[in-house]
Parts: sequence; structure tokens; C-alpha cells
Amino acid sequence: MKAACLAGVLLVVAVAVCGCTGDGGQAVEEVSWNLTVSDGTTEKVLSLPEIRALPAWEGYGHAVSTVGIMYGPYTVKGVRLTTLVESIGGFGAGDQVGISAPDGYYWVFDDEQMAGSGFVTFDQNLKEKPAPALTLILAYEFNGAAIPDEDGGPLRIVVGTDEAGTVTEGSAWVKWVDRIEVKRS
Ligand SMILES: Nc1nc2c(c(=O)[nH]1)N[C@H]1C(S)=C(S)[C@@H](COP(=O)(O)O)O[C@H]1N2
Ligand SMILES: [Mo]
Repeated sequence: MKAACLAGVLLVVAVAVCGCTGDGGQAVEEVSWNLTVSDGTTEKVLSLPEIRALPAWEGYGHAVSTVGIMYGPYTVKGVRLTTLVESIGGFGAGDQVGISAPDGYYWVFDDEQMAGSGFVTFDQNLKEKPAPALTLILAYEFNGAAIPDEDGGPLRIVVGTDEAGTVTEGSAWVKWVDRIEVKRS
């Protein structure tokens, strides 16, 4: 896949330039990756270290794919999408946010979802249940380690929860995120 190749090339370059990041037992090589946050007028490019320097959110993420494969539960660390769009002028009623990845995947969240509702949620037996408070996160750590390429790292969307025990739909968990674009209403 194109994204895997691109990530592979970036990984080789990053290892050559900065070596490994020893973060305890599970050392994952730090890739070089840029995120563009745009509203069509204002545009900001952020590196991984710049993203890690923003106020962090920590909680839980657990997803199910359309064919029933479970991802997680993970402890998740990342940045709220609302924090990222604040740096380019914020997010208003009726706005939408489009998330893209180098493989061409594209997912849109509306204002209700940016505020943490309007998602379908399940219990661990995949029985639909009312949603607790949810937070859209651009995640950079699962279970205390950098997210590997095969899990959608270095940056992946997570529909996060403050408590464990809620499963969300995997289709919103965009892998390899490189662009966040606010569509103003
Ligand atoms: N960039 C990207 N992110 C993506 C996808 C994709 O094809 N590309 N598939 C989505 C879907 S439909 C699901 S269910 C989850 C898990 O997909 P996987 O089983 O391919 O890992 O990732 C989501 N994120
Ligand atoms: Mo899916």
C-alpha cells in the first residue's frame, strides 16, 4: 500500500537522522511526520515534537471494525481535535472537519461530533449502548508507546472515553493522519 511505502521511507530517513527513541521496554523508532491543520485560509504545519508539546489528553480507546475485529482496549494519549483547530481560529456551529491520510482515506466529523456526541457506541459484547462523553483525539500513543505504522501511527484518530468499557466504530479511527481541514459553514 502507498501509505505503508511512504511510512517505510520516512522511517528509514528518521532512523538515519535521529536513531531510536528509547522509551522503556517497547522502543519504537521515532518517525518524521508532518501534520497540516488548515481552514483553507490559515494553514499550520506541525511536527510530532510540536504535537507532543500541546496540552495532552489521556483516556481510553476501543474500536470495532465493520467485520467485527476489535482494536484495543488501549490507553490513549494524544491531543484533542478541538485543541488543534483552536490554533487556526477554532471551530463554530455548522462547521465540519475533514481528516485525511496519504492512502486517500477521508473522514468527516460534524460539529456535534467535535463536541463529543453523535457517535454509535457499544459495550464489550457489541451490544449498542448509550454513549458516555466522547472526545475526538489525534492520538500518538497507545498503551504508553508510540503508535506503530501497522496500527495507523504515528498519528491516528481515536474516539476516546474517560473510562474503559465503551467500544466505538473503527471507521472513524483514521490511520496515518497527515491533514486536518476545517470546512467553515
Ligand atoms: N488511513 C486509513 N484509515 C483507516 C482506514 C483506511 O483504509 N485508511 N480504514 C478504517 C476502517 S473502515 C476501520 S474498521 C479501521 C480499522 O481498519 P483496519 O482493519 O484496516 O486496520 O481503520 C479505519 N481507518
Ligand atoms: Mo471498517
